[in-house]
Amino acid sequence: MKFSSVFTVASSLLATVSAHGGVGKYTIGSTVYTGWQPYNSASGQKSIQRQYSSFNPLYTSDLSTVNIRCNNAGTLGTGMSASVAAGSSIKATWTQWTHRPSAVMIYMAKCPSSGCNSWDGAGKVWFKIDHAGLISGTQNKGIWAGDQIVDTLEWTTKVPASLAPGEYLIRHELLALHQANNPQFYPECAQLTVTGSGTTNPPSSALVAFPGAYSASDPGINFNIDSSAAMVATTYPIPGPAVWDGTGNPAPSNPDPEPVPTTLVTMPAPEPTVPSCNPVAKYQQCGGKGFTGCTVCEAGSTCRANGEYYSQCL
Ligand SMILES: [Cu+2]
Repeated sequence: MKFSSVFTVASSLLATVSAHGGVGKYTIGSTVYTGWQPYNSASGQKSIQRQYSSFNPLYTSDLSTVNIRCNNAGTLGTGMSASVAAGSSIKATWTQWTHRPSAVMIYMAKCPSSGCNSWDGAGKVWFKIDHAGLISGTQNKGIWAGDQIVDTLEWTTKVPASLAPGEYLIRHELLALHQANNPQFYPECAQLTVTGSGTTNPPSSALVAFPGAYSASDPGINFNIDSSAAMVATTYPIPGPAVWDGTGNPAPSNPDPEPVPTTLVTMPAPEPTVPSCNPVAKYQQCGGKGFTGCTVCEAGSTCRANGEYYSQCL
């Protein structure tokens, strides 16, 4: 009898957290920062991550609410911030993630000079530093960025090298698309102290607000994975702005090729910054086991591991 009542409690807890997910820790260099643990008692918890109440998703009905910013109850910090140098990597590790397909979107926001801890992230302050959606194949059957998180529970992203030092929030978000016309949003925020010699703040044209950045009618949100269109489409419009290009100018969402000069230029040409190989197009292979081609990605993408033996421009 005793055994069966213990079993009942355990399985109902499992049912609560059996699907869905959230970031459970962050790794910067060799330092691991435990995230907020929503299924532990809030009492005494301190984390660089903002509080949130569960692994449950947010829906399009939440897009107009403050919950979409840093998840439910994610308004304030618990007193910690992680130091990270501009240009270095942050690895997020999800406690669990099961949804294919899903897209990954990562934003930052500069906190006021008083710091992040008592700032709620309101206003047009968020800029995107990374995103990835459909990697290859069709929307319905292809490989999605979130597949890597299903497989490894990890996503590594770089703090822009040009970013000015200061206090920032970082917002990791997964968008699960497995249910037709019922997208699920999973955002969590953490507090960072960015160090380094960067001098750039994103221009206002690169900034969005949460709520406000997404609309239920955005093509990547009003989305049916089972539609006949999704059986053939080989690109996916990731919601939100373009990834900030690291300059004081807005990142173009559809960059045009550089114009080719049609007249002779007599001024001395600037030192060429062109890489010694032809940059690899987004989503194409740029490294991996036995790969001998160019390892430099075209502007707007970076070469990253997608599985053990394969790297792609993402
Ligand atoms: Cu779920």
